Amino acid sequence: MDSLKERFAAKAGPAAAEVKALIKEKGDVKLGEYTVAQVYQGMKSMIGMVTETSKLDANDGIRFRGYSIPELREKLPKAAGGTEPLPEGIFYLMLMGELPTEEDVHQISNDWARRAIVPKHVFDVLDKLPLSTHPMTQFIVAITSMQTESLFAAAYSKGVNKKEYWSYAYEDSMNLIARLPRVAAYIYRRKYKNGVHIEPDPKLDWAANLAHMLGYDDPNIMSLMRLYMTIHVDHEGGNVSAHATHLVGSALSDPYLAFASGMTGLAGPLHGLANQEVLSWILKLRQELGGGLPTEAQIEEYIKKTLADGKVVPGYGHAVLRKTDPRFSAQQDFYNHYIRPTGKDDLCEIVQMMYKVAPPILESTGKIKNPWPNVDAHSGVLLTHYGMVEHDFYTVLFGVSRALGVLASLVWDRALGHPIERPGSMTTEGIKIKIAAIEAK
Ligand code: CMX
Repeated sequence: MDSLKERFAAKAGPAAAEVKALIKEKGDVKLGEYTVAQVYQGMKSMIGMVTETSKLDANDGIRFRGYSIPELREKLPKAAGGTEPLPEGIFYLMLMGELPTEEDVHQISNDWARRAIVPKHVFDVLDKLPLSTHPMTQFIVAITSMQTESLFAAAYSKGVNKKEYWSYAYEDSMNLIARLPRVAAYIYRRKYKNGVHIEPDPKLDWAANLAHMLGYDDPNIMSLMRLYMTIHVDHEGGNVSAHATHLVGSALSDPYLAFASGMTGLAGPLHGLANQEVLSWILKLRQELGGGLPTEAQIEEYIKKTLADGKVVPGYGHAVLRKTDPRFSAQQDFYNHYIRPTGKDDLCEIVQMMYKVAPPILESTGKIKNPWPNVDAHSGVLLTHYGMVEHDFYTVLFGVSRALGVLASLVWDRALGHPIERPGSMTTEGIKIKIAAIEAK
């Protein structure tokens, strides 16, 4: 066993015993009552699962094991000469519940580089898909085809003791995370760069190596990739990609299958695909105006038209957040620190103008609960700035990062022995009868 795995085992055993005792002793304690609206409208703010890796606050934003994004940008170990955190560090934090040392992060980088060999048949499967296939579909196909490698599935079919599930989930998760950058880069280079692929550089950290294999070796885009891979990792358990991974994993589908289902959810335009939608939406605005920087009045008119056409303004709103997403602010800070001093970028400037113009318009509809930008409002324009203009690829990058959070959670799910997830449902007739009974009292 490697040392991270041994240290995880030493933590997970007592934690599982504690949870078991909690359920036994306090299992009947009521945590809340839920409304008809919550039952019909996506179970918003119902507490219905346990996620150890991160917690989202409507006003404060995301905290990973208690640490905010600004705190982590300061506290997590960085690459030599780099200013942004290494995603290996946030993975360690989510899995172990404590900040990593430089040595911990270095060890994970080496471990992932060692595990990063993608089986050839995965590339063969990708090569059979039409080039026009959306990158997210290719990503999901690749992950599913890699399921042949699942140690969890192999161990289960041999009849492993349930106490050992976490150990195989850990191995699959580490292998999957290690291999995803290669898979993502293969999809990118095949689709947009005539299939000219770039070998990994095992000396680079995980995120920098991803940038390198995609074809971007500028130190600033490597910094952006480290930041991007850090801020997209996790958003507590109820978002579609995390919840789908957790749900499917609860049937003891192995980590490859569980993560693939999470990615099918991330591919939805109300979730991760919003990053590509934002860029398409901004480019369309520019095209309609014949290029250049729009005025605030023109942006206002464009937003109002989007709403009047019955469409969403991508990159704005959130199911939980009620303030500007700190992940948006981190990217805005990156723009101000790395790009703006050397010259304004038109698309990034439009995002800043949108931030001023959009919230009052969205608020004035009276129905949009959060008029503030989310993570997807900013990410695409930064990538475009560095030359990655293929916006239908952006959600794949989100997915590579999201693997770190949802797979760390999946290892904990198996370590804590969470059972199959099976919430109850009601019919509308049943709800009407219940309401009538309550009102008759
Ligand atoms: N533009 C237009 N209308 C919006 C809106 C937006 N940005 N955000 C919410 N609304 C609308 C909803 O569609 C809903 O309309 P109806 O009552 O007509 O159905 C109404 O406002 C109330 O919605 P809400 O309670 O404020 O928001 P939800 O929790 O239902 O949805 C979200 C949250 C993110 C799906 C929604 O804000 C949205 O569609 N935003 C645009 C897409 C986007 O940026 N998604 C990325 C989210 C972050 C991520 O997961 O990556």
